[in-house]
Amino acid sequence: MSEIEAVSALEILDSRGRPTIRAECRLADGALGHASVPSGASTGSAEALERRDGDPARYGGLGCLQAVDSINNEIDSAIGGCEFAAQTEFDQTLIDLDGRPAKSRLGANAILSLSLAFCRAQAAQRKLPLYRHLAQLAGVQPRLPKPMINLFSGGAHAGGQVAVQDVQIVASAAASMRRTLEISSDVFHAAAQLAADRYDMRLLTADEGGLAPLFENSRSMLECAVDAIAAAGYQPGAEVALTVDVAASQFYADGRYHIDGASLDRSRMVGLLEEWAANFPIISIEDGLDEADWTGWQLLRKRLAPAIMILGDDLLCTNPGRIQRAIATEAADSVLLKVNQIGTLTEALAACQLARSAGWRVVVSARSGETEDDWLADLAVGWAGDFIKVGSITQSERLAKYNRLLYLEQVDGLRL
Ligand code: 2PG
Ligand code: MG
Repeated sequence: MSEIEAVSALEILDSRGRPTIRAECRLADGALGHASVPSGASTGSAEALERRDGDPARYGGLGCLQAVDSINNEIDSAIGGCEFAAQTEFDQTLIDLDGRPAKSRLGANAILSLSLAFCRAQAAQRKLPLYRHLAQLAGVQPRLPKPMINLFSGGAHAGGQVAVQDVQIVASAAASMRRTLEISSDVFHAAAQLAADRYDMRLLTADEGGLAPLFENSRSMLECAVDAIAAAGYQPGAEVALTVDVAASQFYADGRYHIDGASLDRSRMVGLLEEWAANFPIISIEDGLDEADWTGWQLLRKRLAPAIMILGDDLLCTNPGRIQRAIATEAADSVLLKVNQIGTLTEALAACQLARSAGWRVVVSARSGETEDDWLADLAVGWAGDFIKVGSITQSERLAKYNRLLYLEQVDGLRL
């Protein structure tokens, strides 16, 4: 049993310099857990809702003081002194207290910060590293995930200079986390050199630390990624593969995909993705189609799976109901797991387990607005994610997670 002594929170800033929440949960026996929550830019419309103050006088309306105040007062009064046997009970109490489907009253940002802080407090109470406690919750053997590391950014993460949001690399042949990061760093620096040579780009980076030159079109983004792999001395495909987050909802309007100066219907968009898959060493396509274009997703999966992962982010929003629909209609075969899309660890674990039960792969993902908190690394390891997606190999809010993975490999002896 874990008795809550008190919960509290404060407003802090994320990697975009926007407000977010850091919460603490203190148990009656003195065990303490804390957690800071991230925030997305290209959000799916089925995501749980972040609560923002809407006061234009502070941070353009993005302040989190009301959500923080709810934790310090309403939630603290409601759960202080209460005993919880398990994470599920704790999370359900917050869900009930909120009372709205998208967690819009207290805010998914407030609820998730506490869900995570309670989890860390329970891990501390049990004297377990966070990943081991999370692995016990999930009933799986912990293991290191393979990183998908961002090279190039466009879309909502880079001011829309090109439609596609992220081109990432996976050091598929690397046998360890240490080697994965060495290779990824080599390729990233080769890519930075190419961006300077071809696009006269100073080393400016996008929200997740990806390079964001003024590509002519999406294809040149993919070509540049392959050239960077080769320039770094690796074999594209055999040693380093590509994954793409198309984030197609961002350029879908009036039933058409507006990409690279063209306006494509569903079947031509699928055709474009097929053409990329045939010509580039791509192993995963995320959000290749709009979040409401279920027919397009089915078509894409028929054409490209299982050779290429059909990965749902905005389509699924880490929501068990939407994942169930995608399983039943064969609209995807992998899930991007972002716990702040759903708002509690319990619901995110249900989403993860549902996806696994259908034989899907799980990609545990950060958000474009992150903090230096490293819980995501423990979650990816503890829930045995197949991949982790954190952004580029620069910027400390990203490195906090990679460095934790390096630690878990070298000190705790975990393996890929
Ligand atoms: C995504 C994420 C992370 P955001 O679309 O997969 O890259 O972006 O957090 O902006 O939704
Ligand atoms: Mg995405």
